[in-house]
Amino acid sequence: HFLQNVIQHDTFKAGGVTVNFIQNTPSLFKIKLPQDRTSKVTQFLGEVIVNGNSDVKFKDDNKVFRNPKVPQFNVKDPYPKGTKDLLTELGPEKFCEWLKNDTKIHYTDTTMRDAHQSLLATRMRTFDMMKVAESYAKNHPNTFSMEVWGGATFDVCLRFLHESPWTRLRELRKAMPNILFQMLLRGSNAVGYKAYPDNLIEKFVEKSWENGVDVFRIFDSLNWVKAMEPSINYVRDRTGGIAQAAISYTGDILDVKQTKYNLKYYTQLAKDLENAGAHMIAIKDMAGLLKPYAATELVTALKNTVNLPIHLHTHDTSSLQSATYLKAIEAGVDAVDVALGGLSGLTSQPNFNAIVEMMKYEKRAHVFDMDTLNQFSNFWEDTREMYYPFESGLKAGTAEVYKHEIPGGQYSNLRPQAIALGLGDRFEEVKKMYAEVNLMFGNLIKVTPSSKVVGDMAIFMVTNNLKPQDVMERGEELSFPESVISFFKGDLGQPAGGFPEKLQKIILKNHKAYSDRPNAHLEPIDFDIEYKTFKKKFQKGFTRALEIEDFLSYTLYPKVFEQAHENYKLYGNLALVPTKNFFYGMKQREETLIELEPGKTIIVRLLSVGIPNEEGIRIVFFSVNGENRFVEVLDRS
Ligand code: 3PY
Ligand code: ZN
Repeated sequence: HFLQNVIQHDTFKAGGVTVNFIQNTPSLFKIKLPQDRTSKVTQFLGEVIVNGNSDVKFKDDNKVFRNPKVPQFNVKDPYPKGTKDLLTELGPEKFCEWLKNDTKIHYTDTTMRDAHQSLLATRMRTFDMMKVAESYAKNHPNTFSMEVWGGATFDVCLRFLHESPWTRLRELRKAMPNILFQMLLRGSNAVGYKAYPDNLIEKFVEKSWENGVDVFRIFDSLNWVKAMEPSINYVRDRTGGIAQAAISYTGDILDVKQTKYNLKYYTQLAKDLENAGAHMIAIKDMAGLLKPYAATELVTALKNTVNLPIHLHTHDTSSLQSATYLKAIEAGVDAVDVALGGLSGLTSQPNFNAIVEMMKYEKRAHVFDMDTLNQFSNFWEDTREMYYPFESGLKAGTAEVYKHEIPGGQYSNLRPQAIALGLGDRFEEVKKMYAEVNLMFGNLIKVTPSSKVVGDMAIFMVTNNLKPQDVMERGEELSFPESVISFFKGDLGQPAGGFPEKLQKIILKNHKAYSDRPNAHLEPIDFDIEYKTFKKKFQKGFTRALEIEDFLSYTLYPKVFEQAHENYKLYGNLALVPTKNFFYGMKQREETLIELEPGKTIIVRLLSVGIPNEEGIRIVFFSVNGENRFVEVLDRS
């Protein structure tokens, strides 16, 4: 804009430029915000080229990326019928009857949600998902469901990827209309880390269904049925989808010394969830603790207790979980969660491709074309390379997970969190402390957000060199993490067996605890008034009409939404930028294609990056569709 300001200035046009022209004309330095889509996107590229993407903590300039190949499909072919069509035809009850009576084992593909949440800190972008969505739906319509939404993806999508999670859902839905879409719903915490008003959860469920979700996997981070009941009811009353209620598994039912979470505890929980109206039961083994022989016991017992299909979810952190699936399948489990090979294993789900091979020629086999299934695995293996800064660093399966019980989805975050706090060399201690905190807190179900509370306390104790005994003896003088205080107040609900009383007193100091549902303490949202106020505040300068879905994003994550909104005004829709350029910018003479809308693609080539002027501004020159363009970027180094 500086150069444009010079060229367009009347004095310049009149040829009256003197040596002092620039110094005497401050208006030349007024940088206008980019207006059109091309300017916005090149402004963003310029930013990343000069300053890097702030989310990328280290960059390997010598890294060579392979070009991920999309398995072939015919654009003109209609979509083959899949489970989504069957749900529409049968409705949830009859659909679940069909599932229960079908002898084939069914597969949920978690690649687009839990797999990358657990391996790549949830950073997978819509751009890469959309590349293969249609091809997958046409090649493998017999997949039971695609887990594509919820859990941490909502927050990360807005916060780090500068995308709207709703747009992701809609676009995927359009590209995959035939297979059930599944989401992970944290019950009364929705897709957040705290309780939200009930009518917000209700609206969120309703809009999730309208935008494409069919299967709602509902859990509570303390297995508190009271907290899951409202969500089960919202799915039943406000949608035509499936309310799949989860029992979150912890400990080891085969260990007779572990009396808190034993077989009886889980079967009773499943019965309570069936009575609460669940259409299906999920065993949510978030840390991968369900060992093969325990799976035989648990699945058999659940099959004998409830009259609903059973869906098993695990993480392969120990590397033992294919054996767990084998045993669960033998015991009659109806569906299992798997991830395409390239994004499977370790803290992610077991390998889809290998499990299908394992079942080949067996009574419960479900036939998939292995050549294309393997090509999809390869696509993700190549795509994964572009996310290298977000890898967790875990290289091999670890039996340590049976000691610390850290959920797969948390593991890939806890390590960077520890490194960021200067505890990189003390991660062993953090893991050990996690286990000790769990015992101090009364042996909890640990899954988002209760797992975050345990993680926060472990990090707090390692940072301050505290042992459990120190907390008990010197607790009065310690300022505990906010999440820990809030947990002991009852903000996440009530744990089985209650809170350890002595510790609760130490942590709460003068705060008062309560024992009813946290959501009961929250003011309902006045949708009429608050949505109007929201639109008034945010519509100005925004190029598309704000919708109720945006309001939901804002209500769940106000600060994150505001930041994402500012970003959108500045740079436009960043979901269109290829991943390599989004994270690492462009190299000199590199060319990239950006599809601004279907049929409108621009070819951007980086020509050069200027040296900073006195204000530290660099000029980045591009050629866009053969025409020269430049943007000005403040070098913040
Ligand atoms: C989430 O809540 O995001 C989880 O994946 C829990 O396992
Ligand atoms: Zn999981």
